[in-house]
Amino acid sequence: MKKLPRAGNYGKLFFARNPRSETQSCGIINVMANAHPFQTDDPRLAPIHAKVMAGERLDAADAVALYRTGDILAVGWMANHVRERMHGDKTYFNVNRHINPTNVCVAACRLCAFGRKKDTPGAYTMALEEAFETAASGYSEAVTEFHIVGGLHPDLPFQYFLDLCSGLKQRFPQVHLKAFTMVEVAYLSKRAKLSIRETLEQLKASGVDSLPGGGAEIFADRVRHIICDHKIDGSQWLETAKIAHQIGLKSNATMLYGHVENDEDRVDHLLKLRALQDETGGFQTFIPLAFHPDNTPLQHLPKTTGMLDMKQIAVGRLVLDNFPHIKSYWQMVTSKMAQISLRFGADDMDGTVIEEKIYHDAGATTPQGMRREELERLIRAAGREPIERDTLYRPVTRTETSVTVAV
Ligand code: V47
Repeated sequence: MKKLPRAGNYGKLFFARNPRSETQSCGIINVMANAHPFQTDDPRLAPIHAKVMAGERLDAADAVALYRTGDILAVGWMANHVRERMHGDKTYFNVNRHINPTNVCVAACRLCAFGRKKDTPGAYTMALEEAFETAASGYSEAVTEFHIVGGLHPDLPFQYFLDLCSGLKQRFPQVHLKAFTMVEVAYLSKRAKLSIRETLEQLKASGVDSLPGGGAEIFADRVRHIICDHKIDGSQWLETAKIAHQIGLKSNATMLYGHVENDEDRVDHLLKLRALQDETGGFQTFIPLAFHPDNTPLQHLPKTTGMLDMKQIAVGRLVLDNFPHIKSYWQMVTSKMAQISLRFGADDMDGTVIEEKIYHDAGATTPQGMRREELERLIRAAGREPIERDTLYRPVTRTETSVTVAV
């Protein structure tokens, strides 16, 4: 493949050729894995590149420099290098279904278009039978995960959530329940007058297998006061995640970007996640979430750009050296950008989803779900190898009549 010159004065800083430069055939297009050498005209990136190549940890100043540089291709090169060192071409996805049992929420976060006050137009709460019917609907293929999140309902008793999980487990014993953000867990513990540990233990006993990464937003108090004033604060989110990990529940972690946060807030967020992961090892995946302003009280803010979306993925991969996976959630950034992100550090695209509500209430224009074949096609067309996984990243094998998880 002929290397095309890029605009600007390159050749000032030029680095060793990557050994993985052979052409690979992926069936749809021919791609070169990191075929071109690292190059940049931003001198701040040279020492970062040296650390990345040596497998050394990046510090706060490095992370800020990655955010500040305009050389997105150099940042992407490094993130892609780390991604390929960890996963080669493997790209994970799952066959999952989202269930949002209620949108009634006491929190009234400015970032959110999904939550409704009780008894206001559009507010809903599923009866348990309705939630079980929803779980079974929408897609003929066997799902391996239910992703369950909802509002902070002021009246629903803790028992509703325990019955929801045990009822789902009874009806769909093979399906993993990835349920309730740290924010929901903290709210349920308050309502049930239980400690966080007791709440998590009861949820686990009722069938919860792991926790999604939502509600983390940005940990910095200054930002939290603007976007989600009534939620638990950053340290409570981290403490709840820590207890979940201690009792054997894996979780994910998110970061909501593209609103009123600055580079330092993002770096602070990433370093706090990395520090907790050093302690517990309980995080599986980091998911940067692009803020969707439509229909929120922050709708005057502009939407995120493609550059920012790719930057978040790449910086996440480079700073979170102890996170096994970086997810590019296609619903958030569109399937086209998610596909590109597979060359900017992401190794996971999330899943079929079937029925997404939270971002669609906030103006997302993506489809609400995607078929497994389409996810595989997108991944192959990026020159990557699609691997269907379960929630714990074990490979899933499908035949006409069965779905098997390698344990
Ligand atoms: O916590 C809410 C975010 C999160 C908006 O763990 C918004 O695998 C953008 O956490 N614009 C919930 N974001 C979703 C979530 C998630 C999604 C996919 C996979 C996983 C996983 C987790 O959505 C909330 C909040 O941070 N959110 N409103 C909005 N207007």
